[in-house]
Amino acid sequence: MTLLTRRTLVTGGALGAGLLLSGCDKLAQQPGFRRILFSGEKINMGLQRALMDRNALAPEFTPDQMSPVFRTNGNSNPNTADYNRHVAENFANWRLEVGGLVDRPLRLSLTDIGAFPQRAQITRHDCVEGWSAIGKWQGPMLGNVLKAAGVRNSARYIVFTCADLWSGAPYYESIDMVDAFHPQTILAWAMNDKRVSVGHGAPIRLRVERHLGYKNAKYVMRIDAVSSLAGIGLGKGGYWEDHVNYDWYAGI
Ligand SMILES: Nc1nc2c(c(=O)[nH]1)N[C@H]1C(S)=C(S)[C@@H](COP(=O)(O)O)O[C@H]1N2
Ligand SMILES: [Mo]
Repeated sequence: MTLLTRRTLVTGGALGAGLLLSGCDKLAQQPGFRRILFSGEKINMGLQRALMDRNALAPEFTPDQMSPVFRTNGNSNPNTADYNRHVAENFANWRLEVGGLVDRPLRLSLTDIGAFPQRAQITRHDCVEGWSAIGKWQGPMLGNVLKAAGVRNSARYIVFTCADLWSGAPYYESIDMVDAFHPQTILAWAMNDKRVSVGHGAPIRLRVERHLGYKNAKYVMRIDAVSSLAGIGLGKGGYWEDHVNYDWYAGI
């Protein structure tokens, strides 16, 4: 799409996503912002993506479209001593740690997580290996949890550290701030109206609906806001990115 077309869309109010339009339109009215946004060579692809594409919603489905079977993939049980203790205690003493570049580090119980405003969504999970399944997920928007923690402006990525180990190192994943604050990015504790099972990532798993399956980290134990992915794992932002050259950006 050319810049001119985008401009027409924004100023003409014809962009499909109402969510994006309202905020974007207001912003676009400000003279300084318009100068940056529409100044030809100064426009940057990242900014374009952030403003024009990245907040679009993934399709949502109706209950009758839910898959009768939703297979598991990757690890289906972390099976470490710590994790097994949490399972035995029904996760009563489990806490989600939220830290890194935040003003107020948090330790959230499942009750705390359930006390945030909840979002439920029926979406399609697409695995890079070629299978898909439609399921219902519920939990707080990650963005609201990050706001509660007072995430700092210096944060550029959110890193999820999981309970399961691959060759001795925890599975991990990361997303940028656009995806972190996307309305369908939730910390799901419920799947198909039940607590997320061990196979699907108990007690919570990330749902980042505009991305392929491997970005949807199961068994999330820690969330860190960081300014760089260097020094985390092998530095490419996720287990599969580090080890099998999967793309860090797995947008669909
Ligand atoms: N912690 C963790 N998260 C993970 C994986 C994993 O092995 N460990 N596998 C990923 C892959 S490749 C897919 S397709 C989905 C599978 O989710 P499911 O088991 O709920 O179907 O989880 C993703 N998240
Ligand atoms: Mo996958």
